[in-house]
Amino acid sequence: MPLIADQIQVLAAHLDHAMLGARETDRLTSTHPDLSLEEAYRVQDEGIRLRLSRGEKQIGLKMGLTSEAKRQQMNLKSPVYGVLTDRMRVEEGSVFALKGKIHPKIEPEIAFFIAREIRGVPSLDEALDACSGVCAAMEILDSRYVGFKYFSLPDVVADNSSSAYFVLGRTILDPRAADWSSLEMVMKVNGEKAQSALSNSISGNPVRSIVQLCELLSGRGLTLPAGSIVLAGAATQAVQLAPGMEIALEVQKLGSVTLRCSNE
Ligand code: OOG
Ligand code: MG
Repeated sequence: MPLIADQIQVLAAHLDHAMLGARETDRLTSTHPDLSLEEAYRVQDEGIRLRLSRGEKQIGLKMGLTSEAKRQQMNLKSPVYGVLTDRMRVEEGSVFALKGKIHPKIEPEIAFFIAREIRGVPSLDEALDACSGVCAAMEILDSRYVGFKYFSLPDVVADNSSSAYFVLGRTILDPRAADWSSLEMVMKVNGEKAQSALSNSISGNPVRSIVQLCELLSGRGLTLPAGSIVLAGAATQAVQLAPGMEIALEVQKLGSVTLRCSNE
């Protein structure tokens, strides 16, 4: 049975409380097994509306499950999107407090700055034309679901596609400055290589993630707003964060992005 607007609000408020209280919760499909993808995006919309009503600003969108490594890690099959707000942005090189988080993980990404609104589904070239810059990035995921695993596509979408925080590298290159599909990406933990991949692991070419995002948005009657930051999705599996960990992502041409986890 389709969910009515009130039920969408109840589910969104439930996930919102879990986030604010840093508590794990059962996946929504354990009580709503028929939750559709379309309803899940409405739960996501409502969760974002709650955050915006507390003063947060939408500053971008994230694509998820755009690499085979991630789809295998999470046992899910197709790309999804989520929303980024200003409060999710963490400064490059800063200390990240693990306190108040549920079970955060970090993953290596590439980000695009969208200068012009994209309506409909662009070609790769049109997507790049709408960009003003490209940088290295890391996303910190923090699923609200118990154990951070075995959820379904509607569960992850309702949970804003697990997005919690993100950090952008300081080097921002012109969108035409490189071939974004052939960059080496190495994520180190305490100086040791933990994950590595070529950037073509992301949708064959991270620029294609923008196209896929536009497909998902236009399927819902939405456009990609000018001024958005777009995370293209992780190139590799995510790594669980632990106290004292130092994470450094090095991306060919785009330089490095670092973060240190606090001791508590
Ligand atoms: C879903 C979000 C995946 C990515 O970059 O692939 C994602 C999850 O892994 O919980 O953000
Ligand atoms: Mg991600």
